Amino acid sequence: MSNIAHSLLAAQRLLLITHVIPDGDALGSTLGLAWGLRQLDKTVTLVCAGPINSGLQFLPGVEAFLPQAPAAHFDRIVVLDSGDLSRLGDACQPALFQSVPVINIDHHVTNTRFGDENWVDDTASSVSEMIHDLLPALGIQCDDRIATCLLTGLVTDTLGFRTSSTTPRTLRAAAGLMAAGAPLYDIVEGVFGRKSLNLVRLWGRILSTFQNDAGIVWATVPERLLQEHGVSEDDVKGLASFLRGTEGTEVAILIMEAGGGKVKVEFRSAGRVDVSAVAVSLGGGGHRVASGCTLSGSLAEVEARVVAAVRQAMS
Ligand SMILES: [Mn+2]
Repeated sequence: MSNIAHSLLAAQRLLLITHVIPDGDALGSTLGLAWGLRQLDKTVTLVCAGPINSGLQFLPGVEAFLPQAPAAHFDRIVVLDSGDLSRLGDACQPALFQSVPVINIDHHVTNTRFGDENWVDDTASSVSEMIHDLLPALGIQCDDRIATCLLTGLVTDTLGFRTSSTTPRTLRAAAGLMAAGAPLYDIVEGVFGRKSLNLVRLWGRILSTFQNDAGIVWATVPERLLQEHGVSEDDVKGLASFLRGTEGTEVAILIMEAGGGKVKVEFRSAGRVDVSAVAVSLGGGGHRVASGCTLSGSLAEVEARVVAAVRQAMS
């Protein structure tokens, strides 16, 4: 961590990049670090190639994200919350990444150590928790903007402090962030309290057809169903965690048809089964208890393949 702090302090112009379809931790950790670095009078450019979920537009400074890095000089690239460079989508410009040293800050157990400097802590609940712990080494005062961004990351990646990755360190960080001015209640409401009517109706349709066998619960979502309800596969992902809560479930799988012959798959584990390993074996990645991958094929083919992969992991 001290090497990373040293490297950040030595740089003046920094390019911060996070993954496509960014979640609360991706945006929160990136924005939290950005506000901190600005406090040190550094020039910070923020990039995220994917669309930003409307539920996270409340984050202070979120409008600064660019879809691609501008043609400018950077001393360092900082990649946050991304297990590998493919997660950056179009923001991973080869010429740029070859010419500027990359700092990789992440908590995914599947991280490929793609950076010139790597700070990967898979015991951290979130990258936001890591950034919180880094602030003192950078001499940054945690103000209410930084605190709001980082607490949003903590809350979203721990599903409201409910995941097995939540530790005393997580809760101490959260308490510190609240004390620094982060509105926990507003964040929780903003992040979890906004299911559209259409999304709830879609959940109803999916929940009426889910399957269950030997500790595995799974559901498939045809693209047509998403279109009918005007909901993206990203919006419906939360259902995977809900299914995991079904009594007797070791692993929940949500299998969503994404168009173009692609099928997105989300895995959630109750703890015993390592679903990051399952996702990696299928070309994806993630955490021990929450992971995902994207496969080619029909919905039925992918369903058969991923259920078999989870069965094998459980045996
Ligand atoms: Mn994260």
